[in-house]
Amino acid sequence: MSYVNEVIERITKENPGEDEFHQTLNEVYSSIEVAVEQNEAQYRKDALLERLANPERQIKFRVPWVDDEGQVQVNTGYRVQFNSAIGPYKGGLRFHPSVNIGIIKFLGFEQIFKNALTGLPIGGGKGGSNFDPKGKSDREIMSFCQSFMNELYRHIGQDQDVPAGDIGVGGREIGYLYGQYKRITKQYEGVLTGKGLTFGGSLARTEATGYGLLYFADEMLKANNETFEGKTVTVSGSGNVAIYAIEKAHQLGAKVVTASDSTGWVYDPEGIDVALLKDIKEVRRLRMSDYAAERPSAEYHEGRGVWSVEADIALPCATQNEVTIDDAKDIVSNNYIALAEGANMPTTLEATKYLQDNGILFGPAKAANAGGVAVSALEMSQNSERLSWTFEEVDNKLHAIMQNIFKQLDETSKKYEQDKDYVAGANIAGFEKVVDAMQSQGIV
Ligand code: NDP
Ligand code: 2IT
Repeated sequence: MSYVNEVIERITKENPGEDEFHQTLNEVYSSIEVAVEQNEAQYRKDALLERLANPERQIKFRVPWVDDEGQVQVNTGYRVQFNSAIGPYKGGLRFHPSVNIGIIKFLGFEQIFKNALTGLPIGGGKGGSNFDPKGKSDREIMSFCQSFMNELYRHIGQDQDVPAGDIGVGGREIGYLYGQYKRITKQYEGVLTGKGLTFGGSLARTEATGYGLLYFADEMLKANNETFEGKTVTVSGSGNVAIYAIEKAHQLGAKVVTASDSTGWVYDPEGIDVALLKDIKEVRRLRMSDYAAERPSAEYHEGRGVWSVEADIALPCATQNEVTIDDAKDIVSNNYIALAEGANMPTTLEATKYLQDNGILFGPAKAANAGGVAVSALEMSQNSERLSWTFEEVDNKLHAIMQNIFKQLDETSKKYEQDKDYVAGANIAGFEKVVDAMQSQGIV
């Protein structure tokens, strides 16, 4: 059995029940096999793939808090500090009822390679809780965030581990988490990113993941003699990533005709009204059904269905495994030209293969959505030098980073004779950088 397959088998067996982590391990390790083969004896001797697949540290803790009825609630908190070979652990916090150790490990593992591709000095980590922020009052959110930080603070720091947002964690939650960290530690430091602009946040961090996704996809299209101009785009999700992906797609001359949440989706043939969407989601915290009620051109559908809409480019921006093999078949039969992943691992392994085999340009998450964490790293730089850069400065840097990420994927896929396989390009390019750093630092 090849070294890669041996390790996939062993790690899967040693970590039962962690389905999403097994999925990403399979995807990444299978696609780097061509690169591993060139140094297989050395890597095997160094147990390199085993070390890479085992987090440096996993922290699990109790988060008790009091709800508005005076009832004590208990959730579970996690922080997985996966790999610090190239910098302090960096990655978001997810608050969603589906969170478990397998989800956090999948996200943390992906983050290692994503962060390497940005070219910035950040290692990989991820955390979160099975807390469900939906329907909670502001006071309940604050109470939860403070309790979560009462434990997390002892494991993080501006030079150790710097969390940020993810599903269910946006500006409001980062604010409460930051306030509590400062209160406990007396430190006014860049320990979290995605902060408010009045207390150390970076301009363009809110927009960064969505904008970066479009900058990346634009490069991918251009390299294949296409552009966004005049194209129809389908987007899933209606959170931070989706909103700014839609905004930038419109700025690039495309029309986005869908958005969704976990209860339903909207088809809006006139193009999604971004100002209304922001007001509904960011200010009033309502649902897509409310968007449809206030937008005469929009049709609302219960359940899933975004990918059944005819369009040119698909941008899944909601959650993992939301593009299934059936969706992939729709995407192919509807003659799409490209799919770029805004969410983390939104496409199943089977669907990814089907799309690639049928000539759809496929931009993998760890490259396509790296703009968020890249601007987080720029926020860390600004915090360290106690300065803040203009929106244009940050946005220009983001654009250049995304162009460079696409270039790395393109060159790496060609180097390994897998031209246009950007999944292989991203995994191998990220792997090579992390492995170089790990090997230089000895057996740690
Ligand atoms: P938000 O919480 O802002 O929005 C999440 C969106 O996805 C909501 O519309 C939500 O609908 C929908 N969604 C969440 N879970 C599910 C589910 N199980 N089924 C269907 N829809 C679901 O999160 P973000 O926009 O920040 O994150 C979206 C994706 O992008 C995630 O995969 C995240 O890991 C990834 N990402 C985020 C980055 C960031 O900077 N924020 C950076 C890189 C990647 P509902 O409101 O009904 O739950
Ligand atoms: O998945 C991701 O890259 C994020 N949720 C952003 C992480 C960060 O540290 O900004």
